Amino acid sequence: MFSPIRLAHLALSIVISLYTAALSSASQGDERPNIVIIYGDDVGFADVSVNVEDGGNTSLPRILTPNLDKVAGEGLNFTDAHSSAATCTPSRYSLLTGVHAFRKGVAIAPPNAPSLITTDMLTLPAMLKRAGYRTGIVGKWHLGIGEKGVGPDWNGALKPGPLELGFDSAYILPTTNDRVPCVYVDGHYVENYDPEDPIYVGDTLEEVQMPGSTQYPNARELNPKEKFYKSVVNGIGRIGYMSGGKAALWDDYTSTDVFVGKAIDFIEESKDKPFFLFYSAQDIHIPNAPNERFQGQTNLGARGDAMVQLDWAVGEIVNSLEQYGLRENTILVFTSDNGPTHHADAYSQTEIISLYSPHAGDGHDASGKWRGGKYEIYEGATRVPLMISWPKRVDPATTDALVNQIDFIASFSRLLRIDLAEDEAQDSRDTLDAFLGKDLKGLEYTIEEGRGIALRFGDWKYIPAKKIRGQTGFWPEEESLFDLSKDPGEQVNVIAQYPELAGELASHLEKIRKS
Ligand code: NG6
Ligand code: CA
Repeated sequence: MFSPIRLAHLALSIVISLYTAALSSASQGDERPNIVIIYGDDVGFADVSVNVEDGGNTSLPRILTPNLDKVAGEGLNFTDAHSSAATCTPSRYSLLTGVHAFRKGVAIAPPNAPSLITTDMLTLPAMLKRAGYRTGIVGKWHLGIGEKGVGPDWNGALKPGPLELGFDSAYILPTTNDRVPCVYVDGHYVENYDPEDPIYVGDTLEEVQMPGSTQYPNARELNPKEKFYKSVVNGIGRIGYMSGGKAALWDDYTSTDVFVGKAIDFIEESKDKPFFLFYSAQDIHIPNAPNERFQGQTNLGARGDAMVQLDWAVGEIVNSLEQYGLRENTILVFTSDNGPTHHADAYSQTEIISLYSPHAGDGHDASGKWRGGKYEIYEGATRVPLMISWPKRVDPATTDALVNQIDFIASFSRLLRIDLAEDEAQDSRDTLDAFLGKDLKGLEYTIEEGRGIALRFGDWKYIPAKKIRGQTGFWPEEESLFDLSKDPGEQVNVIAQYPELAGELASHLEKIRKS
C-alpha cells in the first residue's frame, strides 16, 4: 500500500503533469510556425552564390546573393532537392496539390488555360487553412484560371483561381512574364481595368482585332524570324496575342518592387495569426527586365542582374519578418520551380529585344555540376536550390538528403497534425524529418519529371528509352542508367553493366506510373 505521503506526491505529480501537458498543448497551439515559400522561376542550383563550387577560383563571373546565402547559413542548405518537374506549370501543380502532374497530363499552360487544379482537390493552402492559417499568394500563378472548357474571363470575375483553391488573398501575374495578358490580377479582377478598353487574349490576330481596342504590335510583322512572340508589350515580345487593357499593363521594370510591396502588406496584415505566404517570383524567367538599380550589378547580363533583384526581394521579406518579431518562428523556404534554361527560348534569337543574356559560355554555369537544365530529364532540370530556415527549431547544416517539393504537403500535414484523406495529395510522402534536418538521407526514391518521367533511386538514375521529336539534348537517345555517386554529370551510361538493376528500376517506375 502507498503511504499517505506517497499518495499525496503521486497526486501532485499527476496534477503537475496534466498542467504541463495542458500548457504545452496551449503553447503549441499558439506557436504554429508561419510558413513562407519563396519560389524562384528558372533559378538554377548554382545561381545562388553559396552553391557555387569554384575550387577557389574567385575570378569566375558570379552572381552575389548575400540574402539567400544568409538564409542558407541560418538553416538547411540542400544539395539534392528536386522540383517536381522540369517546367513551371507541372512543378507548381505538384507543389500545391501533392499529385504528379504527369498523371493529369498537366503541361506548360497557354495564356487562356482554364484552372488546371480542380476545386475538389486539396491544396497546400487549403490544408493550412484547416489548421487556422491565413494564406496568401503574391506573384506568378501560371496554373490557369476559369472553368474547364471556358477559361479566363479577362473582362469579368476571374474564377476559379487561387481564391477558390485555398488562398485567402491573391495578387498575381496570371501566366508568365513572357506571356499575355501583361496585367496583374488582384483577387478576382484585373487591376486598373478600364471597361472602355476591354482585354482580348487569343491565339490568332483575328481574335484580338476588336473594334476600339488598343492593339499591340504583332511580332511576326516586326520580325519575320520571330516564331513565338506574337504581341509586343512595353517593347518586349510575348507569347500569345493581346489587345486592350492599356491602363492595366504592368511595367516589367517594377514588377519585383510591386510584388515585394504586396508581400510585406500581407505579412503586416497577417502578423497576429499563423500565416502561409507563397511568394512566387517572376524572376529570373525571361525576359529579365530588372529595375535599373540592379542593372549592371553582375557581368552576366540581365539574367544575372535579375537574380540580384530576386535576392534583394528575399532580403526585404526577411526584414519584414524581423520587424514584426516573426523570424524565429517562421519556416522560410527558398527554392525554384525548375532549373535554368540552356536552350534557346525565343528571346535569345530575337532582334526585337536583347534583354536576355544566355549564360552558356560566359563562365557561369547556373546548373553547377549537374547536367542540363529546364525541360530536360537530367539532374539540372529539377535539382534546384532549396534552403529551409526555421531559427526556433532547425540547426544550420548542409544536407545531401534526397527531397522533393511534391512532399511539402504531406510533411507539413504531419508537422501541424492535420489529417489527410486517402484521396488527398496522393503522391506526397511525409519527409518532414529530412526537411527539418533530422534525417540526412531523405527519400529512398523520387520521380524526376521532364516530358516523361525518370527515377532516382539512391544514387542511381534510371531514364527509360524515349524519343522526343525535334528536341535533341532533352533526353538520352538510349535507355540509360547513371551512377551519380561516381558520375554526377550523367555522362556514362552503365546500363549494360547492370541490366538486372535497370530492369528492377524500370518496373518500379512503371508501378509508380500506374499507381
Ligand atoms: C516555353 C517558352 C518559354 C517559356 C516556357 C515556360 C518558347 C520558345 N518558349 O514554351 O519562353 O515561356 O515555355 O516557362 O515559346 S515556365 O518556366 O513557365 O515553364
Ligand atoms: Ca520556371
